[in-house]
Amino acid sequence: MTYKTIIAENISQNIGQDIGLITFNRPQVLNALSNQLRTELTQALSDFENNHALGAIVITGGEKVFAAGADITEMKDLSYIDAYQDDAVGGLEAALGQCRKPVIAAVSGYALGGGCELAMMCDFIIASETAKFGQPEINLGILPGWGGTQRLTRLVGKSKAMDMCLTGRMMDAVEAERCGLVARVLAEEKFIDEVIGIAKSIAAKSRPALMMNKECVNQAMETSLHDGLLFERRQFQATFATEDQKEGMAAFVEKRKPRWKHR
Ligand code: CO8
Repeated sequence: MTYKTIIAENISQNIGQDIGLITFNRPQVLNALSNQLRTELTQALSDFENNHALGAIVITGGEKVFAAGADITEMKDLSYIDAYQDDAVGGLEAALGQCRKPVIAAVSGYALGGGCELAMMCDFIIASETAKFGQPEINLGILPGWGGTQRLTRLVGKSKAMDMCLTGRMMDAVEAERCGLVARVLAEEKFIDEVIGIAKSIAAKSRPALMMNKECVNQAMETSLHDGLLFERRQFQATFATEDQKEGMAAFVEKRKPRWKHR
């Protein structure tokens, strides 16, 4: 499908599993997340999720900027009742939440406000050395209303989340990695190619095992340790009902690469 505010493409990797690459395409406004962009992103994610040829998804803003937040021009005259009735930001958050394929946010340049929040909705963030993260909503007289106060606090702890939300300052990639907001920092050169390489290495694994791993890690964000451990144990036991567990362990013992059936 052709979109106006994003570019969505399948990157064939000859591994039996393609990579879905979504690039924001509003460079003139630093990829501000307009209503249209969010709608198109939701659609692209849903298409990728339903495409069995795809093993992983990468979301990026390109080389210069990830996204400088919600589109302030569009948002400035929003009334409370419209915001409430449209529940404007719910659709994309639900699409990402329901996505069972691994989703990586590849962040170069600014990831601010809704941009930072969107990155945090992905499974993990890989940052280029140029990345800058922030929740500057305080400077607009609002708050991070797309999960920023909640996900940032879970990822980096109360003290730093308060610092970020109350001062509106930015943190660079080094600080973001140090405090657990991002998984890795990569050099600027060939950044997106390297992230696609990581997505490729993920997509080459057993799909049900990936799904179960993702569900288990996500449980850790949602439940008590007791319930999370129980969930994990049951999922672990369930892996022994898959053909891929038999194949993965047989391949190890026979000193060869596994041939996943994704079953
Ligand atoms: N919305 C709309 N336009 C923007 C945005 C934005 N968020 N950010 C930048 N632009 C536009 C600028 O207006 C400018 O347009 P023009 O050339 O027509 O003047 C163009 O992009 C380039 O921007 P700058 O000239 O400002 O570039 P600088 O390099 O000088 O500064 C900054 C870069 C520091 C990133 C600066 O642009 C900035 O501060 N942007 C706003 C950041 C911000 O406050 N983000 C939070 C927005 S609110 C939010 O995200 C709420 C989230 C919760 C709801 C989520 C719903 C999606």
